Amino acid sequence: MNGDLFADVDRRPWAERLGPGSLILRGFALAEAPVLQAGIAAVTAAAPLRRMQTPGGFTMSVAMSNCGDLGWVSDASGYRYAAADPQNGAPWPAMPPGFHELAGDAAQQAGFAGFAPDACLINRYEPGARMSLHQDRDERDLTQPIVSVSLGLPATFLFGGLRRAEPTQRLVLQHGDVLVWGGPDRLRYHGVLALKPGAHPAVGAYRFNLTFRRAR
Ligand code: MD3
Ligand code: FE
Repeated sequence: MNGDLFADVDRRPWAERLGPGSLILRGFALAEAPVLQAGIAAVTAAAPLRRMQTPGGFTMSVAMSNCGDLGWVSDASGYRYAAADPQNGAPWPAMPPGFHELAGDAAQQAGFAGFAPDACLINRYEPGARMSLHQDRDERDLTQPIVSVSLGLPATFLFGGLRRAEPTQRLVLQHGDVLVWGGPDRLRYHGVLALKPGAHPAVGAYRFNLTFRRAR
């Protein structure tokens, strides 16, 4: 999973490779951002953003919701993917127009043709909200990549190695940036530093992050 697979995108100035299986596509979602924002508004009207409990008994600072066949949930009994919203028992809203296509297009740019996400986690950061260093390993097939889309206020993203103790690099993610993670980078530790207050012209005082996953 290295070398020629990413040779073409490496030449494009707006695409930066972060590791053998990870790529940042700067501004890739800019044109679609209004459509994505409308989709987020529709999903969160039906499945409201909420701060979930960790298995250890803490309340996450990031507010979350989901769309697609499956949604990521956390509570006292652990982390898992579920077909229904535990708050109301209803299926998660379908992915709105544009979501699935954008994720597939981004994955293809990174060399993962045919990515068909069945889950989209919506994260909303308010000032001070953060995500501590973790791995994403609740998905069944870890050969499938994850595609992430950043909207709104900028945030400092941390990406580490395959072990928690390894050093981390920092990367500022802006409105419209898309990240693709797969292959040997799929299990890298990562996190987000506390959001700084601000006002994004289109999104306001928040950062949203969409992560598209193949959960099963
Ligand atoms: C690297 N979200 O929801 S997205 C998460 O900005 C999550 O809200 C962050 O980490 C956010 O789990 C970071 C970028 C990302 C997503 C998944 C990854 C980076 C990743 C999986 C493996 C390695
Ligand atoms: Fe993650």
